Amino acid sequence: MFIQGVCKKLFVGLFTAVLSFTVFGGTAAAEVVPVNLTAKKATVKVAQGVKFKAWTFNGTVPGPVVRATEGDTIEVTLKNGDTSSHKNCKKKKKGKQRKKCNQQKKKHAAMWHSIDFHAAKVAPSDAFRSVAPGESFTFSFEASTPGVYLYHCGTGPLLEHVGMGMYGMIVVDPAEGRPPAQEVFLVQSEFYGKVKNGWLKSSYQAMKTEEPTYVAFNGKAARYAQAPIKVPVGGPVRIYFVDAGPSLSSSFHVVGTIFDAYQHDGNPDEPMLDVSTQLVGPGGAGVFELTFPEAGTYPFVTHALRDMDKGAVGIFAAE
Ligand SMILES: [Cu+2]
Repeated sequence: MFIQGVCKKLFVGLFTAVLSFTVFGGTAAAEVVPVNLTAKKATVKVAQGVKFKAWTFNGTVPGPVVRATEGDTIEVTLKNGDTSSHKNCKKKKKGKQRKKCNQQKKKHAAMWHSIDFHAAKVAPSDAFRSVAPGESFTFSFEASTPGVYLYHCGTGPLLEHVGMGMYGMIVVDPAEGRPPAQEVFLVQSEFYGKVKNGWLKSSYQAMKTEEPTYVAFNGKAARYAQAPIKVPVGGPVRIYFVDAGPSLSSSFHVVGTIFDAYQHDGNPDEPMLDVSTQLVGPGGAGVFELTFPEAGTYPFVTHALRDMDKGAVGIFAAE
């Protein structure tokens, strides 16, 4: 995963596996931020030893973090790189063979995709239009409102396109910048289906229930329980958080501390102070600012404990 649209001004952010790095504050004149996203199928890991054939933006789940500054024009080019991976069924095939071939063909057929940015104020019927396989479409919007937002595929069935992995985060920094802090980017989401032979077989029917197989931060169950995120003792840490769903809320909490501030939708103007546990609904987002009082390990979870047990748990290692 990597960041789009940021290298031009504040810093060059190497987007590591832990999605965590330091910002050096600063401001710059508004400019055009090109964002290139390609919708395509890709194999990802959703849990230790479990692979998943996902529908993605740029080959990862979640897609890349897009970053811009208030007042920038975001120029999005969505390329639909989805192509059919199944050859035409030969006319010679008869009966069961032909039926099976047609089922496979349907399963592997290329499909239309689109992109819906929650940071945008535009007519979705135009900007968020579906793009045919092999085609590209470019649209622009002004990053008018600082915050952190979801982006996702908006093509129906929406539940399936989001459930298959088509989502990511956009951060719009206020024109005056944010105070320096170590930054962490977390997208919570669910995966549905049965696990067989090390593969998660996705199920649209299961997506219609509230029974996911995995709930994950940044696309892999317990990713940061296995590889904790290092944070400084006493130093400010800022978590940009999105709940991509598709359907479950997060009750976000860090064990052993209290958030100094929570900004709903990442709006820096009206923070809630001293928050212990915060509800973020599907499609919603927020910014958490916190400090770690002493060295040690601090789990971060959704306090919806059933979902925590399904993988929505990680660890901050304060040192
Ligand atoms: Cu899609």
